[in-house]
Amino acid sequence: MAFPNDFLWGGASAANQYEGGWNEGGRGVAVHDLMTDGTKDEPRRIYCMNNSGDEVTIQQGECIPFGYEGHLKEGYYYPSHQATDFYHNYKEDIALMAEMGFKTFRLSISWTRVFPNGDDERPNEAGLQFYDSVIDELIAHGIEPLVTVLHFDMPLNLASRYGGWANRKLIDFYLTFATTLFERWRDKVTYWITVNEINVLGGYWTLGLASNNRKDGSFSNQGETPMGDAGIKLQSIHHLLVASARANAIAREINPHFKLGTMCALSGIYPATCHPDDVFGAYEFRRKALMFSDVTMRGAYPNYAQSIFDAYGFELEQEDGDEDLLRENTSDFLAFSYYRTTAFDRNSPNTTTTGGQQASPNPYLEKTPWGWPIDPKGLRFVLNELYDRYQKPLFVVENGMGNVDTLEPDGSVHDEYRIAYLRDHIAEMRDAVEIDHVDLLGYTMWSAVDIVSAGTGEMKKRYGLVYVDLDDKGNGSLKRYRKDSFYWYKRVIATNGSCLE
Ligand code: BGP
Repeated sequence: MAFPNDFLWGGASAANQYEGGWNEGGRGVAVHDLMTDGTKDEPRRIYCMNNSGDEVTIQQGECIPFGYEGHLKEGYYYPSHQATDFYHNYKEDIALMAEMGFKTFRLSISWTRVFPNGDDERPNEAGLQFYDSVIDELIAHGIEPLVTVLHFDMPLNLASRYGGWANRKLIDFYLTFATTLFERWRDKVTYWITVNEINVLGGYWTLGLASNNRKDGSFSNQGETPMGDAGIKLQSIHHLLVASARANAIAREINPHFKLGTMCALSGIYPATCHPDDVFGAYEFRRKALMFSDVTMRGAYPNYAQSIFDAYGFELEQEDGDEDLLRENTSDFLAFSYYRTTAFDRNSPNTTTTGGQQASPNPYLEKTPWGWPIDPKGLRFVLNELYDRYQKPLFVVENGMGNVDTLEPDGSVHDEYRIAYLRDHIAEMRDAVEIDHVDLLGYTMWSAVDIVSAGTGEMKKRYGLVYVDLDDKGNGSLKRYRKDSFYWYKRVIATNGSCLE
């Protein structure tokens, strides 16, 4: 049998896309609550205003201008407010997961539900109680909770008052948050992920950054030279890496049996041709992403990090003790998301700072309606690449297909394209385990139940095995329907991955 008997089959989600209940139970406002919906071609936006009432908009991933603050604007739709309402439907949703035989469910904790302002002295008890109920419900159904502490979540107050993750103070606020969770669910949660997709975070949305932040988180005045967006981002991610390492140390004190992971976006990169500049270019580009898992899995910035920093004219600022912390508190497993592969073409170099994806054509691959190349073999490649490099257990915590689904009059949804996508990826994953002997802890496909797309804010870019009746503007009954993929995945889990038909 290919998959071990304790293989963790399940599904994944993120609070900002799934939970809703944005102003209930004492929850505070997060930056993502200010992000409008968008489409494949129209980016999501945040409206921001300065003290004099001047308004600008920024797009996802961009930094906010100095002195501005994001705000809600009438007449716009904000998908995170209701999302697909896990907040009020968690019992039904967990029952559906149990019906599919889920061994695990990956959820993230909304920072502002637990610490409404991010810098509060005490947590919001109502927020913690909500998650108590969710975790107890999972356990009652024999489902192991897999908890992401931070998934694209930035308390608005921490962005406005402190300048977001450019400011080292955020490390302490994060640790207060993480410690509260570790202590609260010390005996209930074993698997933790400290930060989601640490390598692709950036801008105001996920890091709370202004374009002229100084490294200490204060803002530079006009005339001074700011660090530049790439520099602020790299320095902020350094703070997150230190926060994650310190969280590992604290967690191990609280319960030495915890299994601690960090999570990176590691969809694969190929050279577009065998031209040596494409091959080396792809290799260098891949390192922009692997640099971060090198830190969390090996405990230090790799030698080549300096050349990445040099390319941006960036000088990393470390405090005494940072290097020791990173070295002594590496993660137990590497969790990663895998959706597609990208081809690196020397003639149109991919310029993202930290190895994130940009669509480049690959003539050998079909694409999803959102233009994401479908590459199951790439998953086997990446599993091997990562296991060769780190020799520590891996966990595929996101993999799935965003597609338009049709709800039939009889309540069925025939999503054979999703079944094909998942089946082909699981088959390659099985080969990686069975033939290549990669140590893989589990697979949480994206997503158990339909949720809002992070990238476009659309509802119609659906990933779930369970359909939620909701449209792009938030109209619908929120009623849940089992898709054909629901019954298919149930069989996959029941046979521990040996039957994929
Ligand atoms: C990952 C994120 C998820 C998720 C997924 C799919 O990067 O961790 O939160 O949303 O991508 O992306 P999208 O929702 O943009 O289709």
